[in-house]
Amino acid sequence: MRPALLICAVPLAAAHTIFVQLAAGGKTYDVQYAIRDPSYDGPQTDVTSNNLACNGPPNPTQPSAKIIDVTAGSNVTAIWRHTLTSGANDVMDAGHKGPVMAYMRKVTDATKDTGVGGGWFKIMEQGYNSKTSIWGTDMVINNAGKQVITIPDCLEDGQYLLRAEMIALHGARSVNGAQLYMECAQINVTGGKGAQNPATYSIPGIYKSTDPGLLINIYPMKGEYTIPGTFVQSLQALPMD
Ligand SMILES: *[C@@H]1O[C@H](CO)[C@@H](O)[C@H](O)[C@H]1NC(C)=O
Ligand SMILES: *[C@@H]1O[C@H](CO)[C@@H](O)[C@H](O)[C@H]1NC(C)=O
Ligand SMILES: [Cu+2]
Repeated sequence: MRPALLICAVPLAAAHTIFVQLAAGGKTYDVQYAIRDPSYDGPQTDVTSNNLACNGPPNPTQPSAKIIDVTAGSNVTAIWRHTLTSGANDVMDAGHKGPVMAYMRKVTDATKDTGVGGGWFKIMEQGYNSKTSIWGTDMVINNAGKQVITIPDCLEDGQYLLRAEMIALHGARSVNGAQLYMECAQINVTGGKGAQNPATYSIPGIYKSTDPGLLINIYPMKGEYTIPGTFVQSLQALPMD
């Protein structure tokens, strides 16, 4: 009998992650403030599910009546933790490797909008650096769970959902094996130049289960990695390195 092997395997599978709080305008808001956080940290794995937009069953999410003011052109920080009560040294199991992204969607009422459907555009992505073998998720873990996101300065003012996402690829060699983690923050953008109307995409819809960035064996990782989801280049990525 060697039960130790089984016991060792459990923490890796269970050590998921949640976008628990947002920092903006020099202020770090409380955990769950203006974010539809789930009480359970599990992933979404069906990229056709409506729950891919702002999370949801089997992870029960709680609505928030709050909205955070954000200045267009400023940096905000999505802060990731293993659970709602974890500290900065417990972001996600380091075996969870994959891309980190952020999307926005203009909405009429950020506290009520489900996020399901069109209108989404990607504003930040960090995939895999084949020279250093460092993934976007490694950078967030090594940065105390902080994902820095530049809110484009060229947006229209108004309410938006800000959807931060991390994808773990350790099980992605089979279809629907990738683990997608996402939450939506409710923000109110001011000071925008309003010049850009970026091309937008639907969530669900922007990913396919067979995308090369979602159906992939990363052990070993060979060559370059293709981040899933179209990126609107004109809005400027924020390279974390
Ligand atoms: C946003 O963060 C990046 C990198 O952390 C930095 O280079 C940039 O100057 C910041 N932008 C603002 C407006 O603070
Ligand atoms: C968004 O910000 C504008 C400008 O400060 C303000 O007039 C408006 O009431 C805010 N909306 C929400 C929902 O907070
Ligand atoms: Cu996990």
